[in-house]
Amino acid sequence: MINVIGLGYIGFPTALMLASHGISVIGTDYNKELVNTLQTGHTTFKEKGLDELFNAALKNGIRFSTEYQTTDTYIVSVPTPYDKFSKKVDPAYVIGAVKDVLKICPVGATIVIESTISPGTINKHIRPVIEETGFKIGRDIHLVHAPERIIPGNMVYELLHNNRTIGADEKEIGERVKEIYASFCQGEIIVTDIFTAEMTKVVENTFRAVNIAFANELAKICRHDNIDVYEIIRICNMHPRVNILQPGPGVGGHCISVDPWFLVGDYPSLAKVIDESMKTNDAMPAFVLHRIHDIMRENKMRDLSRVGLYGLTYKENVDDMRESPTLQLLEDQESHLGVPLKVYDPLIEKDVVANQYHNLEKFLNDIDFVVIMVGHDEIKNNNDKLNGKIVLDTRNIIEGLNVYKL
Ligand code: SAJ
Repeated sequence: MINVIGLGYIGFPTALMLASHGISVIGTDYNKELVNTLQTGHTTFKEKGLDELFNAALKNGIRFSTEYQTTDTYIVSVPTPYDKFSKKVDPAYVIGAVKDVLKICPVGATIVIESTISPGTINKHIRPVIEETGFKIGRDIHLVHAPERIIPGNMVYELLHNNRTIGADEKEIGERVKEIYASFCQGEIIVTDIFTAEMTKVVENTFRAVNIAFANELAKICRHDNIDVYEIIRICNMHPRVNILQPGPGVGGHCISVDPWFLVGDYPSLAKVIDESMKTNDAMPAFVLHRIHDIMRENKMRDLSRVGLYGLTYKENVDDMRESPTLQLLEDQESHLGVPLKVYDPLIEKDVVANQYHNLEKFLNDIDFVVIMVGHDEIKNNNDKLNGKIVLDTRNIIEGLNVYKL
């Protein structure tokens, strides 16, 4: 039996995947409300294919509890926030989960850490915790790091198809854990050491952050001379060895906007390109705010209350707002001007900010200038509703008269 600890964006779908492929699973989370919701057969976030997967896992007997279970294998997928000042990972939840596992696990148990951690976290923070309890690593407790790679919006497909990395101290343990993941994962599974596995995870997200920063910088350069960045990127990408990403209003989510900072925090005198890239991405919401003011001036528009932001989530077609560029923009805007802009997102049902709308028509009725911050399908499929409005399309999804770009 596998005890999956932490039933959030990663732990929950992973637990379901294992259970639906015939492995006995109990999911544990200290959040009672969350566990109650799952016990009544409801999910806590939306994802393509998640409900079907949940049903398959329930049929196979998956259970949920607030209690840690006594078993031979644990998968820890608790959050790893980062400290905004030191830029370092905050491993407190992982340490807490490992300590709790150690209280009840039998000798010989394997602890797999799935949470994203900065390179060296297991050496620095996890090994000492295990050794303090008198357990010997490699004899009494086996340690593994199996970082995930799934993308919000396509989690179920990617869990099944992505290649994976397993880092272990001992080859046989690595191979045993590989077998567990191979129960559902059709991709290639590489077994390596723990430090390498930690590093690969952070490097993958850093690669993407740096490349998005490059696209964002190009957008600023092209704006300076009023040339079309998207046309430049399209033409450059016809070169066989060039593949430039898309500029946008900023980088959100809990991965690409966070993980690269771990490298900056841990290697401050070495991670220079990464540091500048992260600053470039973080400055994009402020750049959008400047664009809003320039466009207002150009259109002789003065009333900020007639400006609305479309989209609150960090990217299209997900209901996740973590580190969202819209929230960052609102924060910048309110601290300078005090007038909150109007906001609407079809995927956010709760009221999370001031002046939030829950109906596209009403939202559009109350504004003259729409800033598209997120390219949800809803607006792609209804772009005729924007006729007559001034539009700033930061995602390059809409063509037409009066449509401004980044
Ligand atoms: N973005 C751009 N321009 C682009 C691509 C993305 O501005 O060309 C923005 C998005 O709008 C979003 C942010 O970047 O705000 C990040 O979105 P994303 O879709 O690129 O990635 P995430 O954060 O949803 O998921 C990433 C993935 N990592 C990589 O692609 C290397 C995923 O595979 C990881 O599992 C996930 O991080 C994670 O958990 O680490």
